[in-house]
Amino acid sequence: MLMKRLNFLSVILALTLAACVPAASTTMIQTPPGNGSMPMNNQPNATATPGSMMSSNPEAAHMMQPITAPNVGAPGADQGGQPLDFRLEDGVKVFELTAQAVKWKLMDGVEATAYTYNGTVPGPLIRVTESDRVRVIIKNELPVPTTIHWHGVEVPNAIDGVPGMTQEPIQPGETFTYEFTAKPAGTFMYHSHYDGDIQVGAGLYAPFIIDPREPESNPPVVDKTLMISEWRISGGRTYAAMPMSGSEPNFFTINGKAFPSTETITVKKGDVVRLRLIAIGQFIHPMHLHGFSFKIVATDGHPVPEIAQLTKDTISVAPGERYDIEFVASEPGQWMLHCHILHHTTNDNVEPGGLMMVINVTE
Ligand SMILES: [Cu+2]
Repeated sequence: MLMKRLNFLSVILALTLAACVPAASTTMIQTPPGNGSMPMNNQPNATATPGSMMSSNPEAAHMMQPITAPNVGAPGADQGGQPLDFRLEDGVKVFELTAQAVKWKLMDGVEATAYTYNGTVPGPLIRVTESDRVRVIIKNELPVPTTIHWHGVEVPNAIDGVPGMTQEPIQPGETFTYEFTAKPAGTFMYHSHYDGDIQVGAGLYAPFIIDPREPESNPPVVDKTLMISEWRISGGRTYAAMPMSGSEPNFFTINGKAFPSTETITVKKGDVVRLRLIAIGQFIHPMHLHGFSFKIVATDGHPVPEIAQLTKDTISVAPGERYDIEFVASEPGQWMLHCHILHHTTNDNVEPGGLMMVINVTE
């Protein structure tokens, strides 16, 4: 009813403006469909607020439901993003994944109900060499359908993982096989593309690295992948964090852990360190390194020619982006790497926490 009234008002407004401005301008004031600004059906008197969590679409209420499953198990390991073993079948590297719900520890005393690959957040690292033939078999033990998208990898369209477009969703209990030739070399990831705003926020993401066919002549001593994301934990329940009023995150994680539970990277003075930064949540994170400047050696998996490599100490990583950064750990000490949106270095509004980790440089 209210929606009808608002539509009526926008028509009146459009007609009024049409009388005094050129026709092309009137299109600018039309309300786009499904813009998330209309009240929910059960709140007929609520005021429409742009960016509020109210929606004209009743199905959008699913975003505010806690992450649940009838079979929430123990985590597959304490740390996520660990290398996944494969078996060779006729020259094909075969990896096996299970999508499953587990209790995932973000830090001491804080657990999330997470949707995971193989029981960890991030899921296991799939690391192969350029032009390898790769087969990934996924069994869906979640209570909801899912798919996998191979983010940045040049895969055939049929296995791009977009439900209803390139494949049917993988239903609970079903198994699906993805197969492709790994290319190009670089830092990539895989993640759910079904209800992505919920499933990715709930933990269904993992790193995917393709090493170059020609091994690097001077590989870095330390090569770490850091996946950055956000959570909303409220009343002991887990919600997918959204950039939306009422759904904002209150925990922030690097490889599934909030400081002080984030990993400390210990290196020797003089070591070359490569960090592969991946933002997989729905927020941008300007990551700042104390003590050292770094070079951006690859963007979204693609090498940056040396002459074009920017020298920085802060790099904003937007959702979906990857930046490989490298620096020489030339000074001993405990050096912080942290997000410079400083609310993101809190745990449930208490500092320090969230997106902080220590690079420990020893003599
Ligand atoms: Cu941040």
